[in-house]
Amino acid sequence: MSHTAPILLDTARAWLQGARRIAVLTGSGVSAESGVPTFRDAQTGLWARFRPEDLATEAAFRRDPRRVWDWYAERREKLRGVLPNAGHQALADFARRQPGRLTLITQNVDGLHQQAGSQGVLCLHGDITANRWLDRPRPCCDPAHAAPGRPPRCPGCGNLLRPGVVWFGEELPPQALAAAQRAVQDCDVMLVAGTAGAVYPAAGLAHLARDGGARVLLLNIEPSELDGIAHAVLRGPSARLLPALLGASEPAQGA
Ligand code: BJW
Repeated sequence: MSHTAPILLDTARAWLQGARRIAVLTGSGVSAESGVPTFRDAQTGLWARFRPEDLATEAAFRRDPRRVWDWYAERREKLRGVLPNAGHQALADFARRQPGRLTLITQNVDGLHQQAGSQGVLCLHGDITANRWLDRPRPCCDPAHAAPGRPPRCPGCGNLLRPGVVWFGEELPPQALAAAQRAVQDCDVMLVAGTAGAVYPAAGLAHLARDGGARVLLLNIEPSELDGIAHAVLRGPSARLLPALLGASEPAQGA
């Protein structure tokens, strides 16, 4: 892994300090140091063992609801006891110190930003701890009275509960997406952290920010699909670099 040149870190800090508004887009890499697997990392990513189309689509769930339900149940179980890391904390602390300057947009479904104390997080891909009905709920569909099962079902009509996440081919929550689009169009600096930048429309937010005149700053341990549109790239782990970028004190030399 290459290390960020101190001058670039200082420059990036100066951009952030001088920005009137900052938009931040996070991806699964930001939670990696909390022990949450990413999706596309070759050895440890979730897609290293599973094909997305077998698990993260509505068609997959309809084809084999138990398999998909169990995969999410396993991930939910592993999230128990997982804690936010210094990167989540740095974002929450910055927003607390400087209210109204930072909009946090996340593709993550793990709730770790909220657990760190970030408020008003724009969650583009849902919440892994939530459930919703697979088909349009009828009056008999009451989640509190779902019949237990893998997945639970409505005892009246058989409708299935599914994880409250956004699968491929599904619409993102329109209000969160619209708010995210406004935030990136209105920011001076967009910080994109820990995402491969491969999934749209989330990755498109970085293009939108750039087109709107913002500086785009990427933070990742590896090259990403958005490197080409960034004004600057910081190489390194987010749990170290986010505090160095957003912390109240000066970063350590050589960070
Ligand atoms: C570190 C680190 C450390 C590691 N520090 N860094 C335009 C072009 C082409 C295709 C499309 C397009 N627009 C839409 C599409 C289709 C599709 C799509 O994007 N396909 C692509 C694969 C090509 N998009 C959709 O289908 C979306 N819906 C949609 O467009 O709907 C249209 C519609 C409109 C109206 C009505 C109906 C439909 C939905 C996308 C949903 C994505 N869902 C998932 C699963 C969520 C549930 C779950 O958790 O199971 O979201 S997929 C998965 O990818 C998950 C993530 O949020 C998302 C992004 O992944 P992320 O975070 O980037 O993770 P990785 O693993 O890819 O990258 C990790 C990065 O971290 C790496 O770069 C590492 O180097 C780095 N890293 N450790 C810093 N410590």
